[in-house]
Amino acid sequence: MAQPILAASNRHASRLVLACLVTGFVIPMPGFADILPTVDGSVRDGLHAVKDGNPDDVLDHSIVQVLNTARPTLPFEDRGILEFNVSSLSQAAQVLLTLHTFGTVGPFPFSLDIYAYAGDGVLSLSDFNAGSLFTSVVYTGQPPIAIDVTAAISTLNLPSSGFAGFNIRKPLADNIEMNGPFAAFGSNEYPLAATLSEIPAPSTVPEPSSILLFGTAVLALRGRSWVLRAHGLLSGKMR
Ligand SMILES: [Ca+2]
Ligand SMILES: [Ca+2]
Repeated sequence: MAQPILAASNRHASRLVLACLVTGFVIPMPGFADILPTVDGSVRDGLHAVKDGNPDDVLDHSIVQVLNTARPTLPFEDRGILEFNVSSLSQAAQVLLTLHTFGTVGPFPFSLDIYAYAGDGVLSLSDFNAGSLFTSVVYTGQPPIAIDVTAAISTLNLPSSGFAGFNIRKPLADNIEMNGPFAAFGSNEYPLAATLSEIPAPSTVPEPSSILLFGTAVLALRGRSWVLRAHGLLSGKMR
């Protein structure tokens, strides 16, 4: 079960820290590009229709809301939907999905299930029941949540121009007596939107500081040879 990760104030810095924590890798350099959702929002079952597992409304141009109420009157469930075009991802990429909390009400914690599916770049009713469960998150209200989705995307076996879809569900229904619990994540229209981030593998190319140290050592060695030769203590071809 994946664990939510605490936020940091700077977005890029926090992503680097989160990536390190989630993957265990040391990130060699910043600057990798984020992928924003092609579509994001929620799909709803119930409220002013029958809550029966069959979706009734698409909530586009909105937040990515996740809740599930079984209250006696007007019960409903919202599932958060995100679809990303993965054409810019490299094949061997390790990929992080980051969700930024827009608003939430407890009581905390509660569990969120994350489903993955091959999307179509359109937010539609069919996204409500799309996907296979690949992880669950113990949500405690902190922004952001960072989830390693490398295996989930790989399993989808998407075409190069395909869409990775994520369907976020609250599996347990509540009465929502005090307007909670629910989680609402940011979107393109209500930032911060979720992102997919490609995590570069640690580089094997020596860093400039290492090259400088190596060059300094060579110069020092050559300088030492000149001194020894000047004192008649060294023979050979080293110059
Ligand atoms: Ca329905
Ligand atoms: Ca879709």
